[in-house]
Amino acid sequence: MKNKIKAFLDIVKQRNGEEPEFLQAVEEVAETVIPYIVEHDIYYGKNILLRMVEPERAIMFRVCWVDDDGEIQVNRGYRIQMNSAIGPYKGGLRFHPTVNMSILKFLAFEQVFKNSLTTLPMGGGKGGSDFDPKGKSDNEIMRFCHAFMSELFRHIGSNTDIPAGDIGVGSREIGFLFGMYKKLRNEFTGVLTGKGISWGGSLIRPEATGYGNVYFAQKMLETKNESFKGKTVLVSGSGNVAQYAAEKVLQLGGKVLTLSDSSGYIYDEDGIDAEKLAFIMTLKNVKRGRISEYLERYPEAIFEKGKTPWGVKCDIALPCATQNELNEADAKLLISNGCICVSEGANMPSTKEAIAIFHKAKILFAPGKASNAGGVATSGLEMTQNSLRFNWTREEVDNKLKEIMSDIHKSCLKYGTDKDGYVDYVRGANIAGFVKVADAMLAQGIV
Ligand code: NDP
Ligand code: 2IT
Repeated sequence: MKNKIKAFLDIVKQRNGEEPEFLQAVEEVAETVIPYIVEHDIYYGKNILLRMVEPERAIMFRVCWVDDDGEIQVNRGYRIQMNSAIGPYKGGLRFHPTVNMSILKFLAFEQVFKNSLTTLPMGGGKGGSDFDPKGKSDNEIMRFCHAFMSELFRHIGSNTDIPAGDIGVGSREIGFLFGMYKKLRNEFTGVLTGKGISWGGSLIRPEATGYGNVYFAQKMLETKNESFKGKTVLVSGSGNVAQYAAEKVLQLGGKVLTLSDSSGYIYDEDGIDAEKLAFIMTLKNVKRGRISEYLERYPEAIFEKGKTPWGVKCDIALPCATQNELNEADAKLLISNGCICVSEGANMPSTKEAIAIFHKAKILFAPGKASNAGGVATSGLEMTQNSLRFNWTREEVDNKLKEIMSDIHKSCLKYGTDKDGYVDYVRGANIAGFVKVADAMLAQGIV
């Protein structure tokens, strides 16, 4: 088996040698899915995984715009259309200076499996730009978004490819992107998700990724007769996913000790309660400030510059910032401090070595493609509402989200339960996600 996996990975490395994040994501899937393929004749010998690691299409384009000083700026735009076997391409847009082919291909590849797990008919894609939104005025953001969409519009559509938000792309950016798409196409369609409520958005979409992650962790905890009540929780990040993960933890009676951004983390021993979280939401979403400014209002808290929060003693950890933010040493610290559950809100926040530590310690560990799927699932619900030209209530969408997270949890149990009863959610999510897409690809022939 090891040789088969190595032979496959050698081909992928030869073709994508300069793409470490993409290789990392493929390796994790290959190690869990190839043994399953080998045991199942319908998939064996058909190069099905080799077909899945090759994007159906990868678009790269120039984005020129003028900043507030009148200088001409040049960025790169991308859209990776990874797999459309079970539905139109679907996945977010990331605006961050680290964006490149490797990052977007890893995210698009993960998205294929994640979208398959949601039970909804969505293929996988991802896009974005190396544009850095930090320090830009609203007008600069608008000009950039308009310039970006002036090329992207010809590659997307409500039945072809439906982008949404990700790091650096929130409701403000989706508004500007939608405005330009509508102008160029002269049509009002559900071509983007994460839209504002008055122009086609869905209730609960802003909350969905963070809430969904906590619903998934709740399902994992239930298997051990545990809950969030009275538990101490570390959250990293302080953006969309982190904020609503923290909000749901509080609603379920947990105590949130940390939040972070790329400059460091804050630790509030007394807990970040609802009032403090509201302060952070205004700080991050309206003032677009830094997490360290929390101390100006709550001086009893601690700010650890340049560090991640994983050394703080906790029961549960929710990494909600970015890829590879939790390494082997962090995982060891979490375990030695008594952590019982890690549920990923971000995409691939734990390194391969960190995951191995969690599995060895047999704690509850959920990979992002299962536990953060609530965001894209609710995007799927937004698409349904757009097609119906109808809006569901907050409660209706939240109930559907809960049901979807519970179904994803069941799929993980189905394919990930070991002989001793331990659940390997990584294997469970990868195989469950794979089966649906592979069956569709086989049915559609070699295309
Ligand atoms: P936001 O842009 O709203 O927030 C990102 C947060 O992560 C910020 O606090 C940011 O800090 C921090 N961050 C970004 N890059 C780094 C870095 N290199 N090191 C440390 N911190 C960093 O994005 P989201 O909350 O939407 O996304 C967070 C994660 O969740 C990403 O992995 C994303 O792919 C994933 N995700 C998002 C979904 C969604 O619906 N939005 C759905 C599923 C997954 P700073 O401000 O300093 O950059
Ligand atoms: O990583 C993700 O799942 C997202 N950024 C959300 C994608 C979406 O289409 O809602």
